[in-house]
Amino acid sequence: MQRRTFIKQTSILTALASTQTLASNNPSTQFPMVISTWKNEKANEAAWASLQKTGRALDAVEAGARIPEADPNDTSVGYGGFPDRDGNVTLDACIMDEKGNAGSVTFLQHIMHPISVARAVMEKTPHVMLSGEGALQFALSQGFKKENLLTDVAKKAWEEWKKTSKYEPKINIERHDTIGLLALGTKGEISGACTTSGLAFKMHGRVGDSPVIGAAVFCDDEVGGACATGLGEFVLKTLGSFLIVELMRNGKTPQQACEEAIMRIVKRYNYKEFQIGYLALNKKGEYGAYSIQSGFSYTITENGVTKVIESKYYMK
Ligand code: SD4
Repeated sequence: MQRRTFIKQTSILTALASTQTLASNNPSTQFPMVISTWKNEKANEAAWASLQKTGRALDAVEAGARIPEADPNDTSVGYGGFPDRDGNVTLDACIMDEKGNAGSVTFLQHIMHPISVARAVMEKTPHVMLSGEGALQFALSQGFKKENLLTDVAKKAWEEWKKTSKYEPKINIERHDTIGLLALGTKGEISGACTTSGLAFKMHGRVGDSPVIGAAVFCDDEVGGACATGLGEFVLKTLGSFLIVELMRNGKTPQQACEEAIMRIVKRYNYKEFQIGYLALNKKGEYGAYSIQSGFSYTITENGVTKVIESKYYMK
């Protein structure tokens, strides 16, 4: 083994060992940890594998997000995502690290891994957000390949939809699995990510909450992080993830913070018609989830064990 590799591996093992000591000294502190929206075991497993390699939460959330992005059977994210009403697959993604750095892409076409482009925006440009053609040009300049993301299945679904062209975003009724992920790394640092193809058959040019820092994802290393899924317009109007992190900063548990963020929507909007789900994770490794309707689930990985949990919800 080369010396450098040995030192690197040893330091990761040491970090893992000290993590475990910390965890056992303080039973309420649990990391590393990965949590993601919906039923996303494979994504969590990839995130967990990444944590074993680099220990870094940022790498973990990116690795996790890349799984549904490349999965043609996932019709809400990346390759295989349902197109807009004109037949274009347009993608939104964002990522945020423990230092408060953030990157995002909106209305990106032809690139399989928008989350990695978002990370490149964060790390290689002075900006936070690139959109559309500019985001595509940037991705190509970074070596990402242009690909056809519209699968035959998605094309057929779109052609079927065109017969009536009825536009009714019904999250949860159609299959929806936009992935939002939060992770605590081996040093206990928080990062988050979100990636989606947005609402099926949306208007051309529509951008949802998923690439908007503070809406779909927010992290603050003093507090923790939050992420969102569902009808993005209402996450945008209430800046849900930022709100949840601020509520946790002011003493709410992750569960209480998610519930209050849902209540802000319930009080002002016709919530019966749509779904929003929030996830939150604080720096102690405590987590919470809440949605408007039943049917929202989330996936958690702790100590290498992954499980899917049904979220609590408002509408009984
Ligand atoms: C959007 N929030 O584009 C996304 C959709 C979603 O599960 O989360 N679906 O509005």
